[in-house]
Amino acid sequence: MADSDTFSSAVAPSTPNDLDSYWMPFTANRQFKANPRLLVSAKDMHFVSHDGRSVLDGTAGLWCVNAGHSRPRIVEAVKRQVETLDYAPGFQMGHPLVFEAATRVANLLPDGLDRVFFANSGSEAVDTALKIAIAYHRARGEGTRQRLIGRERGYHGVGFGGISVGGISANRKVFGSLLPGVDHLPHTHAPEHNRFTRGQPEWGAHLADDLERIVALHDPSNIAAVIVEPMAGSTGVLIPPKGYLQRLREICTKYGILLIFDEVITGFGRVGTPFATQRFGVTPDMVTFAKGVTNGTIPMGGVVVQQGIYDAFMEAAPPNAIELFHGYTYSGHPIASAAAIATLDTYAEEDLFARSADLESYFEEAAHSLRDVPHVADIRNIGLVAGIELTPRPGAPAARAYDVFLKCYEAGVLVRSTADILAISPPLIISKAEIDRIFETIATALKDVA
Ligand code: PXG
Ligand code: PLP
Repeated sequence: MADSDTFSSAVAPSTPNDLDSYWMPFTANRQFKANPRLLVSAKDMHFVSHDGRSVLDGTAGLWCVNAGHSRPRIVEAVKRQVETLDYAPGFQMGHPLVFEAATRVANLLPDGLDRVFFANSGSEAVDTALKIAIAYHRARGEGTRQRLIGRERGYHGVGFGGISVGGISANRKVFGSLLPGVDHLPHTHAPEHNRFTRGQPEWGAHLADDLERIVALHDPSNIAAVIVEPMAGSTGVLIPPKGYLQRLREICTKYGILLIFDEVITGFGRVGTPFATQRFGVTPDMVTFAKGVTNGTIPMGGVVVQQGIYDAFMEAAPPNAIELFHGYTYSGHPIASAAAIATLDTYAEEDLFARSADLESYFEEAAHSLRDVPHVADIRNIGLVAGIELTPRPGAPAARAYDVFLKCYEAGVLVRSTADILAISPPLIISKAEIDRIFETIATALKDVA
């Protein structure tokens, strides 16, 4: 290919010549490549597809574009930054924006959660949090606390740490023996009790008490941390039962176990508050974040820790020693930092977290209007998230939801399917008419599919 062709295809991709080289993540590669769906541009609530169609974004990309696409402030900040300081080493050196980004993220969390470590994705954020948990106990002279407790149906990314504490069989089963010393709490999905609940279900707080069983089995002196998503996103929008997270907090506090909330999806307004910790009124010891921190524009993730955790590291190491032997080449990347600051400015200027809360009841009504539509087994919602669980097609799990995803895409609406659950999580700038369009399109698709 001539240089000019390479250049033009890099800046204005239309149809690539060849789909073979790229091994796609979490995708049925052969199925996709036989019938590709490419997105070539995006603005606000819409993508444009390679065949020139406008597609309403019902999923904020992959739960990350909370302010909508290609927002001017963020675009400008990234352009300016790439021209000013493209990269700066993050070890033993700094640049101003990363300090500002850390302060701005910490300001969105309750007092006490105010030291921020940067990574580049949710998976790295989770790995970082698990490592900090184990090293923290050691720094305090409790080095036997090494066990990590996750939860069934949890998703914590795809690093070895994340899949070990995660609870999705397909993400674990072919990857060997994973991390040692991990236990899992039971998941909280109980449609037999909680079907068609709006917001938090009544039934299930006692499921947190299983932590007492695990503590009794191993002794608290061997347990470092519990990690959960306050609302489980990837495995189908599982909303915590009333009192459940409070119970987990109490048990962790009682035994000196760190509680980590993985807020990679729930952070940045998704559930109507800055983070889910405020929505549910439970404060963890660490919060992982990613996705919405830069509105999906530039990869970034991180962990916010309680000041006391940071202080333990500072106190344990000699004054001139590195306190934590951990970090990524791109931790606090200048362009990601600029994107994060501009993103948080956009959220604040447009009051998007409050907008998410204001739209919740309208969104809830629209979601639950699908209750009597064919194949619908359950609907659950909180903030601007809805999960619509379908009865599986006999002998073909996940096929029906995938067909609905395809039909919606053909009709110009992007939804997400995971097993037989549809997940809807639009940008927080969505209008009421666009909310209607998403659920009407899903209803039509459901009536159409076998
Ligand atoms: N923790 C949680 C709670 C997540 O939801 C990760 C960690 C990993 O983040 P990275 O940036 O490494 O992907 C996630 C990611 C889906 C979907 O459709 C969800 C995620 C990613 C892609 C798709 O449910 N969550
Ligand atoms: N592999 C090699 C050979 C490296 O040199 C490095 C970083 O220097 C890494 C992996 C880790 O890369 P990153 O810091 O981007 O996670």
